[in-house]
Amino acid sequence: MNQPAVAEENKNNVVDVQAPAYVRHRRLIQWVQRVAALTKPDRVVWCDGTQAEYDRLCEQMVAAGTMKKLNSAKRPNSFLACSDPSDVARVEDRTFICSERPEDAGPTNNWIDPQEMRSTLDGLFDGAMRGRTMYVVPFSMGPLGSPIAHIGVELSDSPYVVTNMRIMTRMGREVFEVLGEEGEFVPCVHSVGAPLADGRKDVPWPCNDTKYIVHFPKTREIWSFGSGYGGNALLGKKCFALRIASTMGRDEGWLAEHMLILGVTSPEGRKHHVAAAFPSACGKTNFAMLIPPQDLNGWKVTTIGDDIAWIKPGKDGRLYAINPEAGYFGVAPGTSEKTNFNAMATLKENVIFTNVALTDDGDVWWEGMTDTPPAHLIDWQGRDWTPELAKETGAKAAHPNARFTAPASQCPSIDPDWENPAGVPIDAFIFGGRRSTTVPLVTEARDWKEGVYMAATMGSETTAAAAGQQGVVRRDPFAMLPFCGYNMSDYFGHWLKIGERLEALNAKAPKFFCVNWFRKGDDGKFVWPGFGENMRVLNWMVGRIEGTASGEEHAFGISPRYEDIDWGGLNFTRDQFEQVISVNDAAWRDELALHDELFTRLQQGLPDALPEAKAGMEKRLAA
Ligand code: O2Y
Ligand code: MN
Repeated sequence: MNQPAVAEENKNNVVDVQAPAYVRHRRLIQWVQRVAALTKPDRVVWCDGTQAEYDRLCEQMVAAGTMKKLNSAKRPNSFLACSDPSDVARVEDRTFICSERPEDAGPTNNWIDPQEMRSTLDGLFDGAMRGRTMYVVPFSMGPLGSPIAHIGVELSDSPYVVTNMRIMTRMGREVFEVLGEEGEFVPCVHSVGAPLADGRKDVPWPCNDTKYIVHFPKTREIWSFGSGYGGNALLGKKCFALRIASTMGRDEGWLAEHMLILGVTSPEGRKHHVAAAFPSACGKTNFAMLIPPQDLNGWKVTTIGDDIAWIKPGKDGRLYAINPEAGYFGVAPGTSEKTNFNAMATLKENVIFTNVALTDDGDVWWEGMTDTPPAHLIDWQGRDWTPELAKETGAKAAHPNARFTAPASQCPSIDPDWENPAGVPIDAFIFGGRRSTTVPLVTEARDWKEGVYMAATMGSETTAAAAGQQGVVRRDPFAMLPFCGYNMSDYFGHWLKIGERLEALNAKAPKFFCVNWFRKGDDGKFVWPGFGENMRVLNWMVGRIEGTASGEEHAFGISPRYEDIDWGGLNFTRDQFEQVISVNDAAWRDELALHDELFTRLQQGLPDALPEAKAGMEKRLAA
């Protein structure tokens, strides 16, 4: 770490932020000066991304009570941070897209006039970092120098953010080399909104009840105030890699998607890549790290990314994807060696855990990690917890949105090409949701337009993890509802345009599939075993990509028949298969009526291709 620079104001109100000599980007330095003049930190530190810097910040946070160091014998170089109980998740209702006109943000985003928002932020950020350090965090989303990658710089007064950003992105001094004197970067400003004026004592997790997570698509800026948690504060993730990047993709002809990326290799050694979009709480990380059943004789799944994909057309016209992230910020509860062996192996060392429980021997635990919980724990709020207490009161040891931040390089299933700057060619897009009825286990779209329709109308039933009523179908087009930085109808139009371009170039276009692992039987239980068994569905998809697998057409697309799936080693009956694959005409008529509701909401700018695709389905249903 550089020597902390004491921010000094000169007579012209320009703060000397003492940029290191290797920072040659004048516009960047001037921006840091302006933000320092506004937020008035006690000092400015330019982060270099070294292990020594990371270790020092962790030590500092342990001393401040923000983190606990875990038992090195059990979990080397790992820490537990526990947040303020009011600051535990992304705040969608406090997330704003400040485009020039409200119609540019569209009906699914919160819009505020950019001038009005700038004046609100000027007030909130004035002196917001008093008594604190402002860290300058340079980061690359994607392998440094990759033509698909982009650079950001986050100014933050949270050391927790700095250490997490070091795991989640390529962070450090090398980024300035790529930026040079005038490279493009996305400016990100973050404050926990808790200045320490007049010697006020700090707390372990500073934050503010007032929260603003703000995006200015025109100037590609991000401003975040009041939260130190996850997607609100690690601005490379949802704010940059999805909301701002989706607007960059619209303007520049590429896609920024809420998708995992995986490689699937057949027993004969043929490799394909798929990108899959699922709403939160649908098992994306589990699917990305899937271990195929042994009885399937030699299929292999490798992980490129678990949450976000940036996809650009390559020279041959095909679509190439990178994972812009370098780590996983995964949900801990429910993760176990049974549900995700590879994730558990990734968490052996060098991890920051947030809001999980602490065991008496200095390790971590969360609901679902083991069948039998430890006899005693300290819960995420620092209180004693026992299984008996949990039975009596329902108290959770870990917060349901507790997280791990872990380096992707530690994942045993990591793909050898996960850092390939050219990306990997995408053969298929998969869209999925949590639906207890109606939607078949797997359906292939007949063409690009039908695929866009499938993705645009996808829905998922709400779970206990989300606020509000449970089991209600929430439409979540492309799993991008909380993350699209512009009008959702224009976003559909952008996807259609990408398809038209592939067609015009006669380039190999990815296929589209829609999956649903969550159909329930009359007993209310899931019929499909899921997890590793999802490989059987992937196997069928690969057959469709290669043109070797058969299927059956129905109103909604093409699905496998019982005999089209390899059931080796799994006892799954025809009757069970019927329960997960059947297309009920009456249910689909109701479903299509619900699609109408979505289209009415999104009617402004909705591409004609979508109602046309729907009319085709209705016609097939009627026939
Ligand atoms: O609650 C948060 O701040 C994290 S949300 C998140 C984190 C990792 C991957 N996906 C998500 C999501 O909400 O989709
Ligand atoms: Mn996500």
